[in-house]
Amino acid sequence: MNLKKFFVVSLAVLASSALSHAQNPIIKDAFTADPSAHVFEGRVYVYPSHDIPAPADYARKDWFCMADYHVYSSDNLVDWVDHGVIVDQDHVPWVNAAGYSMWAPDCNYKNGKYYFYFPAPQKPQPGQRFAGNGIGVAISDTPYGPFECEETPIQGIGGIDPCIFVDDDGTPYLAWSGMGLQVARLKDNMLELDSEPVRIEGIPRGQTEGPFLFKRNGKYYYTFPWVEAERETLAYCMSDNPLGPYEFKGKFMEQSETICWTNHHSFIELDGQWYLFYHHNDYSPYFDKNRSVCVDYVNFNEDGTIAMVTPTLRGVGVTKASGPIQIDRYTDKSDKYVAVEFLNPDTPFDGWKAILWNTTQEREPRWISYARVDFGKTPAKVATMRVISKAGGTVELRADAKDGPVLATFNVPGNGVWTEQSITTEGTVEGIHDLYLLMTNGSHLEVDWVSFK
Ligand code: FUB
Repeated sequence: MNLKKFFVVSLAVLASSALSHAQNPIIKDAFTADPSAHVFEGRVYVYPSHDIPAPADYARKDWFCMADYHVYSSDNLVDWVDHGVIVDQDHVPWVNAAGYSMWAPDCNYKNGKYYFYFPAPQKPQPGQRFAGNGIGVAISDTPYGPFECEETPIQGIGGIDPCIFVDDDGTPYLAWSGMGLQVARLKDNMLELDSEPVRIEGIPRGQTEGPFLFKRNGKYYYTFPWVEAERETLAYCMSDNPLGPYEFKGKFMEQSETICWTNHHSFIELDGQWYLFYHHNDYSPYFDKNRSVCVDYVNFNEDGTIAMVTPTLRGVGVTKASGPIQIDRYTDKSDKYVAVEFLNPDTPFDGWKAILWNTTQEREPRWISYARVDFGKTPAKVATMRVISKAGGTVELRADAKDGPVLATFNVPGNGVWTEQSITTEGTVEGIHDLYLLMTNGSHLEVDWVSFK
Protein backbone atom coordinates (compact mmCIF):
# COMPACT_ATOMS: atom_id res chain seq x y z
CA MET A 1 0.00 0.00 0.00
CA ASN A 2 1.18 3.53 -0.79
CA LEU A 3 1.56 5.04 2.69
CA LYS A 4 1.53 8.57 1.28
CA LYS A 5 -2.05 8.13 0.38
CA PHE A 6 -4.71 7.86 3.00
CA PHE A 7 -6.68 4.67 3.09
CA VAL A 8 -10.32 5.14 3.98
CA VAL A 9 -11.72 1.98 5.50
CA SER A 10 -15.11 1.11 4.08
CA LEU A 11 -17.77 -0.12 6.47
CA ALA A 12 -19.35 -1.99 3.60
CA VAL A 13 -19.72 -5.36 5.21
CA LEU A 14 -20.51 -4.10 8.71
CA ALA A 15 -23.23 -1.76 7.55
CA SER A 16 -24.80 -3.78 4.80
CA SER A 17 -27.63 -4.99 7.01
CA ALA A 18 -29.31 -1.55 6.98
CA LEU A 19 -32.23 -2.05 4.60
CA SER A 20 -35.04 0.30 3.78
CA HIS A 21 -38.19 -0.41 1.81
CA ALA A 22 -39.23 1.43 -1.34
CA GLN A 23 -41.21 4.65 -1.74
CA ASN A 24 -39.99 8.23 -1.44
CA PRO A 25 -37.74 9.20 0.18
CA ILE A 26 -35.67 6.08 -0.53
CA ILE A 27 -33.23 6.48 2.39
CA LYS A 28 -35.26 6.39 5.57
CA ASP A 29 -32.76 6.66 8.40
CA ALA A 30 -30.48 9.57 7.42
CA PHE A 31 -30.63 12.90 5.62
CA THR A 32 -29.28 12.47 2.10
CA ALA A 33 -29.01 14.91 -0.82
CA ASP A 34 -27.46 15.45 -4.26
CA PRO A 35 -27.88 11.82 -5.40
CA SER A 36 -25.54 10.61 -8.14
CA ALA A 37 -26.88 7.28 -9.34
CA HIS A 38 -25.12 4.81 -11.62
CA VAL A 39 -25.64 1.22 -12.74
CA PHE A 40 -22.53 -0.87 -12.15
CA GLU A 41 -22.71 -4.56 -13.12
CA GLY A 42 -26.51 -4.53 -13.07
CA ARG A 43 -26.78 -3.05 -9.58
CA VAL A 44 -27.81 0.54 -8.86
CA TYR A 45 -25.41 2.59 -6.70
CA VAL A 46 -26.32 6.00 -5.30
CA TYR A 47 -23.62 8.39 -4.08
CA PRO A 48 -25.39 11.19 -2.19
CA SER A 49 -24.26 13.99 0.06
CA HIS A 50 -24.92 13.35 3.75
CA ASP A 51 -26.65 16.20 5.58
CA ILE A 52 -26.27 16.21 9.35
CA PRO A 53 -27.53 18.54 12.09
CA ALA A 54 -24.69 20.97 12.92
CA PRO A 55 -22.43 19.65 15.72
CA ALA A 56 -21.07 21.91 18.49
CA ASP A 57 -17.83 22.70 16.60
CA TYR A 58 -19.67 24.00 13.52
CA ALA A 59 -20.92 27.54 14.04
CA ARG A 60 -23.34 27.82 11.10
CA LYS A 61 -26.46 26.20 12.50
CA ASP A 62 -28.60 27.48 9.62
CA TRP A 63 -26.46 26.15 6.77
CA PHE A 64 -25.49 22.89 5.06
CA CYS A 65 -23.41 20.65 7.30
CA MET A 66 -21.76 17.58 5.75
CA ALA A 67 -18.79 15.61 7.07
CA ASP A 68 -18.70 12.37 5.06
CA TYR A 69 -20.14 10.27 2.26
CA HIS A 70 -21.98 6.94 2.30
CA VAL A 71 -22.84 4.83 -0.74
CA TYR A 72 -26.14 2.98 -1.08
CA SER A 73 -27.06 0.20 -3.49
CA SER A 74 -30.08 -1.75 -4.65
CA ASP A 75 -30.87 -4.49 -7.15
CA ASN A 76 -34.55 -3.56 -7.45
CA LEU A 77 -34.76 0.19 -6.67
CA VAL A 78 -36.90 -0.82 -3.70
CA ASP A 79 -34.62 -2.30 -1.04
CA TRP A 80 -31.54 -0.15 -0.40
CA VAL A 81 -28.37 -1.23 1.38
CA ASP A 82 -26.20 1.34 3.19
CA HIS A 83 -22.57 0.35 2.59
CA GLY A 84 -21.38 2.85 5.19
CA VAL A 85 -18.85 5.68 5.08
CA ILE A 86 -16.58 5.74 2.02
CA VAL A 87 -14.87 9.12 2.49
CA ASP A 88 -14.68 11.28 5.61
CA GLN A 89 -13.49 14.91 5.88
CA ASP A 90 -11.15 13.92 8.73
CA HIS A 91 -9.25 11.49 6.51
CA VAL A 92 -8.56 13.40 3.30
CA PRO A 93 -5.06 14.94 3.41
CA TRP A 94 -5.94 18.24 1.64
CA VAL A 95 -9.39 18.85 3.13
CA ASN A 96 -10.06 21.43 5.86
CA ALA A 97 -11.70 19.10 8.37
CA ALA A 98 -13.38 21.99 10.15
CA GLY A 99 -15.30 22.76 6.96
CA TYR A 100 -18.26 20.34 7.14
CA SER A 101 -18.74 21.08 3.45
CA MET A 102 -18.41 17.73 1.71
CA TRP A 103 -20.90 18.75 -0.98
CA ALA A 104 -22.35 16.93 -3.97
CA PRO A 105 -20.15 13.99 -5.19
CA ASP A 106 -20.19 11.58 -8.13
CA CYS A 107 -18.54 8.28 -9.07
CA ASN A 108 -17.82 6.40 -12.28
CA TYR A 109 -15.92 3.41 -13.62
CA LYS A 110 -12.93 3.20 -15.95
CA ASN A 111 -10.23 0.61 -16.61
CA GLY A 112 -11.18 -1.66 -13.72
CA LYS A 113 -11.37 1.10 -11.08
CA TYR A 114 -14.11 3.23 -9.54
CA TYR A 115 -13.32 6.95 -9.27
CA PHE A 116 -15.21 8.97 -6.66
CA TYR A 117 -15.14 12.79 -7.11
CA PHE A 118 -16.06 15.17 -4.32
CA PRO A 119 -15.77 18.92 -3.64
CA ALA A 120 -14.46 20.18 -0.31
CA PRO A 121 -12.81 23.23 1.26
CA GLN A 122 -9.02 23.01 1.09
CA LYS A 123 -6.69 23.44 4.07
CA PRO A 124 -5.37 27.02 4.01
CA GLN A 125 -1.63 27.28 3.33
CA PRO A 126 0.55 29.20 5.83
CA GLY A 127 -0.43 32.89 5.62
CA GLN A 128 -3.60 32.09 3.71
CA ARG A 129 -7.03 32.76 5.30
CA PHE A 130 -9.17 30.97 2.75
CA ALA A 131 -8.02 28.36 0.27
CA GLY A 132 -11.17 27.84 -1.79
CA ASN A 133 -12.81 24.62 -2.82
CA GLY A 134 -10.96 21.74 -4.43
CA ILE A 135 -12.34 18.75 -6.29
CA GLY A 136 -10.83 15.55 -4.97
CA VAL A 137 -10.71 11.97 -6.19
CA ALA A 138 -10.79 8.68 -4.28
CA ILE A 139 -10.23 5.35 -6.05
CA SER A 140 -11.50 1.85 -5.36
CA ASP A 141 -11.64 -1.61 -6.91
CA THR A 142 -15.36 -1.84 -6.17
CA PRO A 143 -18.26 0.62 -6.33
CA TYR A 144 -18.69 0.45 -2.54
CA GLY A 145 -15.09 0.84 -1.45
CA PRO A 146 -12.75 0.88 0.29
CA PHE A 147 -11.77 4.13 -1.47
CA GLU A 148 -8.24 5.52 -1.33
CA CYS A 149 -8.04 9.31 -1.48
CA GLU A 150 -5.55 11.13 -3.72
CA GLU A 151 -3.20 13.39 -1.80
CA THR A 152 -4.17 16.55 -3.68
CA PRO A 153 -7.30 17.75 -5.47
CA ILE A 154 -7.43 17.96 -9.29
CA GLN A 155 -5.06 20.72 -10.35
CA GLY A 156 -6.23 23.74 -12.33
CA ILE A 157 -9.88 23.79 -11.30
CA GLY A 158 -11.96 24.67 -8.25
CA GLY A 159 -15.64 24.74 -7.47
CA ILE A 160 -18.41 22.37 -6.45
CA ASP A 161 -20.64 19.55 -7.64
CA PRO A 162 -18.36 17.43 -9.86
CA CYS A 163 -20.01 15.01 -12.30
CA ILE A 164 -17.92 12.37 -14.03
CA PHE A 165 -19.19 11.15 -17.42
CA VAL A 166 -17.41 8.42 -19.39
CA ASP A 167 -18.37 8.36 -23.08
CA ASP A 168 -18.98 5.15 -25.05
CA ASP A 169 -15.44 5.35 -26.46
CA GLY A 170 -14.00 5.51 -22.93
CA THR A 171 -13.19 9.24 -22.95
CA PRO A 172 -13.87 10.78 -19.53
CA TYR A 173 -15.37 14.25 -19.05
CA LEU A 174 -15.71 16.20 -15.83
CA ALA A 175 -18.56 18.67 -15.43
CA TRP A 176 -18.71 20.94 -12.39
CA SER A 177 -19.96 24.28 -11.11
CA GLY A 178 -17.46 27.09 -10.61
CA MET A 179 -17.71 30.52 -12.30
CA GLY A 180 -20.71 29.11 -14.16
CA LEU A 181 -21.30 25.57 -15.36
CA GLN A 182 -18.17 23.97 -16.78
CA VAL A 183 -17.04 20.85 -18.64
CA ALA A 184 -13.58 19.56 -19.57
CA ARG A 185 -12.12 16.38 -20.99
CA LEU A 186 -10.01 14.33 -18.56
CA LYS A 187 -6.91 12.31 -19.28
CA ASP A 188 -7.16 8.53 -19.20
CA ASN A 189 -5.77 8.57 -15.65
CA MET A 190 -9.04 10.30 -14.57
CA LEU A 191 -6.98 12.72 -12.45
CA GLU A 192 -5.88 15.50 -14.83
CA LEU A 193 -7.59 17.81 -17.30
CA ASP A 194 -7.01 16.98 -20.96
CA SER A 195 -8.67 20.13 -22.33
CA GLU A 196 -9.36 23.69 -21.32
CA PRO A 197 -12.60 23.97 -19.31
CA VAL A 198 -15.55 25.05 -21.46
CA ARG A 199 -18.27 27.22 -19.94
CA ILE A 200 -21.85 26.25 -20.84
CA GLU A 201 -23.44 29.29 -22.50
CA GLY A 202 -26.99 30.19 -23.45
CA ILE A 203 -28.72 29.44 -20.17
CA PRO A 204 -31.33 32.12 -19.29
CA ARG A 205 -30.48 34.23 -16.25
CA GLY A 206 -30.83 32.39 -12.91
CA GLN A 207 -28.46 30.63 -10.52
CA THR A 208 -27.17 27.25 -11.70
CA GLU A 209 -25.13 24.47 -10.05
CA GLY A 210 -25.08 20.66 -9.70
CA PRO A 211 -24.51 19.48 -13.32
CA PHE A 212 -25.21 15.91 -14.39
CA LEU A 213 -24.01 14.95 -17.88
CA PHE A 214 -25.32 11.86 -19.66
CA LYS A 215 -25.81 10.49 -23.16
CA ARG A 216 -28.90 9.02 -24.80
CA ASN A 217 -29.32 8.03 -28.46
CA GLY A 218 -26.13 9.86 -29.43
CA LYS A 219 -27.19 13.17 -27.80
CA TYR A 220 -25.47 14.69 -24.78
CA TYR A 221 -27.65 16.07 -21.98
CA TYR A 222 -26.05 18.67 -19.70
CA THR A 223 -28.62 18.90 -16.89
CA PHE A 224 -28.55 21.17 -13.82
CA PRO A 225 -30.53 22.87 -11.04
CA TRP A 226 -31.67 26.31 -12.26
CA VAL A 227 -33.43 29.07 -10.33
CA GLU A 228 -36.12 30.40 -12.62
CA ALA A 229 -38.18 32.07 -9.86
CA GLU A 230 -37.70 31.45 -6.10
CA ARG A 231 -36.10 28.01 -5.80
CA GLU A 232 -34.21 25.49 -7.91
CA THR A 233 -35.99 23.78 -10.78
CA LEU A 234 -34.20 21.11 -12.82
CA ALA A 235 -33.32 22.14 -16.39
CA TYR A 236 -31.08 21.08 -19.26
CA CYS A 237 -29.25 21.74 -22.48
CA MET A 238 -28.55 19.31 -25.34
CA SER A 239 -25.66 18.94 -27.77
CA ASP A 240 -24.08 16.55 -30.27
CA ASN A 241 -20.73 16.97 -28.50
CA PRO A 242 -19.90 16.56 -24.78
CA LEU A 243 -17.92 19.82 -24.86
CA GLY A 244 -20.79 21.66 -26.58
CA PRO A 245 -21.95 24.04 -27.85
CA TYR A 246 -25.17 23.26 -25.96
CA GLU A 247 -28.71 24.46 -26.64
CA PHE A 248 -30.93 25.32 -23.67
CA LYS A 249 -34.10 23.16 -23.65
CA GLY A 250 -35.94 24.28 -20.51
CA LYS A 251 -37.10 22.54 -17.33
CA PHE A 252 -37.91 18.93 -16.57
CA MET A 253 -38.87 19.40 -12.90
CA GLU A 254 -40.52 22.41 -11.26
CA GLN A 255 -39.26 23.92 -8.01
CA SER A 256 -40.34 21.90 -4.97
CA GLU A 257 -43.67 22.46 -3.28
CA THR A 258 -42.04 21.43 -0.01
CA ILE A 259 -40.09 24.72 0.00
CA CYS A 260 -36.73 23.01 -0.44
CA TRP A 261 -34.52 25.71 -1.98
CA THR A 262 -32.08 23.28 -3.59
CA ASN A 263 -32.58 20.34 -5.86
CA HIS A 264 -29.87 18.12 -7.37
CA HIS A 265 -30.29 15.06 -9.50
CA SER A 266 -29.01 12.27 -11.75
CA PHE A 267 -30.37 9.92 -14.40
CA ILE A 268 -29.98 6.18 -14.93
CA GLU A 269 -31.38 3.73 -17.44
CA LEU A 270 -32.18 0.27 -16.10
CA ASP A 271 -33.81 -2.46 -18.20
CA GLY A 272 -35.03 0.09 -20.75
CA GLN A 273 -36.65 2.42 -18.20
CA TRP A 274 -35.13 5.78 -17.25
CA TYR A 275 -35.17 7.04 -13.66
CA LEU A 276 -34.56 10.46 -12.15
CA PHE A 277 -32.95 10.70 -8.70
CA TYR A 278 -33.35 14.05 -6.94
CA HIS A 279 -33.86 15.47 -3.46
CA HIS A 280 -36.52 17.27 -1.46
CA ASN A 281 -36.78 17.85 2.29
CA ASP A 282 -39.50 15.37 3.27
CA TYR A 283 -38.07 14.45 6.69
CA SER A 284 -37.28 18.07 7.56
CA PRO A 285 -40.13 20.28 6.37
CA TYR A 286 -39.00 23.30 8.42
CA PHE A 287 -35.25 23.19 7.66
CA ASP A 288 -34.37 22.64 4.02
CA LYS A 289 -30.67 21.93 4.65
CA ASN A 290 -31.60 18.44 5.90
CA ARG A 291 -32.70 16.78 2.68
CA SER A 292 -33.87 13.41 1.40
CA VAL A 293 -33.20 11.51 -1.82
CA CYS A 294 -36.16 10.45 -3.98
CA VAL A 295 -36.53 8.62 -7.29
CA ASP A 296 -39.26 8.75 -9.95
CA TYR A 297 -39.78 7.48 -13.48
CA VAL A 298 -38.65 9.78 -16.28
CA ASN A 299 -39.69 9.64 -19.94
CA PHE A 300 -38.38 11.21 -23.11
CA ASN A 301 -40.40 12.75 -25.92
CA GLU A 302 -40.12 11.58 -29.55
CA ASP A 303 -37.64 14.37 -30.31
CA GLY A 304 -35.36 13.36 -27.42
CA THR A 305 -36.43 16.16 -25.09
CA ILE A 306 -37.12 15.25 -21.46
CA ALA A 307 -40.78 15.05 -20.39
CA MET A 308 -41.63 16.95 -17.18
CA VAL A 309 -41.27 14.80 -14.07
CA THR A 310 -43.81 15.25 -11.27
CA PRO A 311 -42.40 14.24 -7.87
CA THR A 312 -44.39 11.44 -6.20
CA LEU A 313 -44.52 9.94 -2.72
CA ARG A 314 -45.04 6.47 -4.19
CA GLY A 315 -41.73 6.49 -6.06
CA VAL A 316 -40.82 3.56 -8.29
CA GLY A 317 -40.82 -0.23 -8.26
CA VAL A 318 -43.14 -2.87 -6.88
CA THR A 319 -44.02 -3.43 -3.20
CA LYS A 320 -44.58 -6.96 -1.93
CA ALA A 321 -48.10 -7.49 -0.54
CA SER A 322 -46.51 -9.08 2.55
CA GLY A 323 -45.54 -5.48 3.30
CA PRO A 324 -45.49 -3.36 5.22
CA ILE A 325 -47.27 -1.38 2.48
CA GLN A 326 -46.78 2.22 3.61
CA ILE A 327 -50.04 3.53 2.22
CA ASP A 328 -49.21 7.08 3.31
CA ARG A 329 -46.75 7.08 0.36
CA TYR A 330 -49.90 7.15 -1.75
CA THR A 331 -50.45 7.35 -5.49
CA ASP A 332 -53.85 9.08 -5.37
CA LYS A 333 -56.54 10.04 -2.85
CA SER A 334 -60.16 11.12 -2.83
CA ASP A 335 -59.78 14.72 -1.69
CA LYS A 336 -58.40 17.05 0.98
CA TYR A 337 -60.07 14.99 3.74
CA VAL A 338 -57.31 12.43 3.33
CA ALA A 339 -53.99 13.76 4.63
CA VAL A 340 -50.50 12.59 5.59
CA GLU A 341 -48.69 13.50 8.80
CA PHE A 342 -45.62 12.27 10.69
CA LEU A 343 -46.34 9.43 13.13
CA ASN A 344 -44.17 11.29 15.65
CA PRO A 345 -43.20 14.84 14.66
CA ASP A 346 -40.21 14.71 17.06
CA THR A 347 -38.78 11.59 15.39
CA PRO A 348 -39.49 12.01 11.66
CA PHE A 349 -37.59 8.87 10.60
CA ASP A 350 -40.44 6.87 12.22
CA GLY A 351 -42.32 7.78 9.04
CA TRP A 352 -45.84 8.90 8.27
CA LYS A 353 -49.49 7.88 8.68
CA ALA A 354 -52.53 8.44 6.45
CA ILE A 355 -55.46 10.23 8.09
CA LEU A 356 -58.99 9.84 6.71
CA TRP A 357 -61.93 11.77 8.07
CA ASN A 358 -65.54 12.56 7.19
CA THR A 359 -67.45 15.78 7.58
CA THR A 360 -71.04 14.68 6.83
CA GLN A 361 -73.04 11.46 6.79
CA GLU A 362 -74.11 11.89 3.15
CA ARG A 363 -70.93 11.18 1.29
CA GLU A 364 -68.82 8.91 -0.85
CA PRO A 365 -66.20 6.92 1.11
CA ARG A 366 -62.89 8.69 1.51
CA TRP A 367 -60.09 6.68 -0.11
CA ILE A 368 -56.38 6.49 -0.70
CA SER A 369 -54.59 4.33 -3.30
CA TYR A 370 -51.14 2.79 -3.67
CA ALA A 371 -49.88 1.59 -7.07
CA ARG A 372 -48.05 -1.64 -7.88
CA VAL A 373 -48.47 -4.15 -5.05
CA ASP A 374 -47.28 -7.68 -5.84
CA PHE A 375 -49.71 -10.25 -4.41
CA GLY A 376 -47.64 -13.15 -5.77
CA LYS A 377 -49.15 -16.49 -6.74
CA THR A 378 -50.32 -17.78 -3.37
CA PRO A 379 -53.62 -16.25 -2.21
CA ALA A 380 -53.19 -14.23 1.00
CA LYS A 381 -55.24 -15.61 3.91
CA VAL A 382 -54.78 -12.75 6.38
CA ALA A 383 -54.83 -8.98 5.98
CA THR A 384 -53.27 -6.81 8.69
CA MET A 385 -53.58 -3.08 9.20
CA ARG A 386 -51.86 -0.87 11.78
CA VAL A 387 -54.63 1.56 12.66
CA ILE A 388 -55.96 3.88 15.34
CA SER A 389 -59.41 5.41 15.77
CA LYS A 390 -61.19 7.06 18.70
CA ALA A 391 -64.72 6.43 17.46
CA GLY A 392 -64.18 3.35 15.30
CA GLY A 393 -65.07 2.79 11.68
CA THR A 394 -65.05 0.40 8.74
CA VAL A 395 -62.24 0.08 6.23
CA GLU A 396 -62.32 -1.86 2.98
CA LEU A 397 -59.24 -2.90 1.08
CA ARG A 398 -59.93 -3.31 -2.63
CA ALA A 399 -57.84 -4.19 -5.66
CA ASP A 400 -57.48 -2.14 -8.86
CA ALA A 401 -60.09 0.58 -8.22
CA LYS A 402 -62.26 2.03 -5.48
CA ASP A 403 -65.08 -0.21 -6.75
CA GLY A 404 -62.72 -3.12 -7.52
CA PRO A 405 -62.84 -6.55 -5.81
CA VAL A 406 -62.97 -6.44 -2.00
CA LEU A 407 -59.93 -8.08 -0.39
CA ALA A 408 -60.74 -7.46 3.26
CA THR A 409 -63.15 -5.49 5.47
CA PHE A 410 -61.94 -4.27 8.88
CA ASN A 411 -64.23 -3.18 11.70
CA VAL A 412 -61.84 -0.84 13.47
CA PRO A 413 -62.39 -0.56 17.23
CA GLY A 414 -62.87 2.91 18.68
CA ASN A 415 -60.34 2.56 21.49
CA GLY A 416 -57.86 5.28 20.53
CA VAL A 417 -54.95 2.82 20.64
CA TRP A 418 -52.56 1.92 17.79
CA THR A 419 -53.48 -1.68 16.95
CA GLU A 420 -52.18 -4.23 14.45
CA GLN A 421 -55.54 -5.66 13.49
CA SER A 422 -55.51 -8.94 11.53
CA ILE A 423 -58.52 -10.45 9.78
CA THR A 424 -59.25 -13.23 7.28
CA THR A 425 -59.29 -12.05 3.68
CA GLU A 426 -62.60 -12.29 1.80
CA GLY A 427 -61.17 -12.01 -1.70
CA THR A 428 -57.78 -12.57 -3.29
CA VAL A 429 -55.86 -11.52 -6.36
CA GLU A 430 -52.62 -12.71 -7.90
CA GLY A 431 -49.79 -10.70 -9.41
CA ILE A 432 -49.40 -6.93 -9.42
CA HIS A 433 -52.39 -4.71 -8.62
CA ASP A 434 -53.06 -1.25 -7.29
CA LEU A 435 -54.40 -1.22 -3.73
CA TYR A 436 -57.31 0.99 -2.60
CA LEU A 437 -58.15 1.67 1.06
CA LEU A 438 -61.65 3.09 1.66
CA MET A 439 -63.19 4.35 4.89
CA THR A 440 -66.80 3.23 4.35
CA ASN A 441 -67.99 4.09 7.84
CA GLY A 442 -66.70 6.27 10.66
CA SER A 443 -65.60 9.84 11.10
CA HIS A 444 -61.84 9.69 11.66
CA LEU A 445 -59.14 7.06 11.54
CA GLU A 446 -55.40 6.87 10.95
CA VAL A 447 -53.52 4.09 9.14
CA ASP A 448 -49.79 3.39 9.38
CA TRP A 449 -49.45 0.39 7.07
CA VAL A 450 -51.21 -2.62 5.55
CA SER A 451 -50.00 -6.13 4.72
CA PHE A 452 -51.25 -9.44 3.28
CA LYS A 453 -49.93 -12.86 4.28
O1 FUB B 1 -25.48 19.88 -0.98
C1 FUB B 1 -24.82 21.11 -0.97
C2 FUB B 1 -25.13 21.84 -2.22
O2 FUB B 1 -26.51 22.11 -2.31
C3 FUB B 1 -24.82 21.07 -3.46
O3 FUB B 1 -23.47 20.99 -3.73
C4 FUB B 1 -25.65 21.81 -4.42
O4 FUB B 1 -25.81 21.19 -5.65
C5 FUB B 1 -26.93 21.96 -3.64
O5 FUB B 1 -27.73 20.81 -3.70
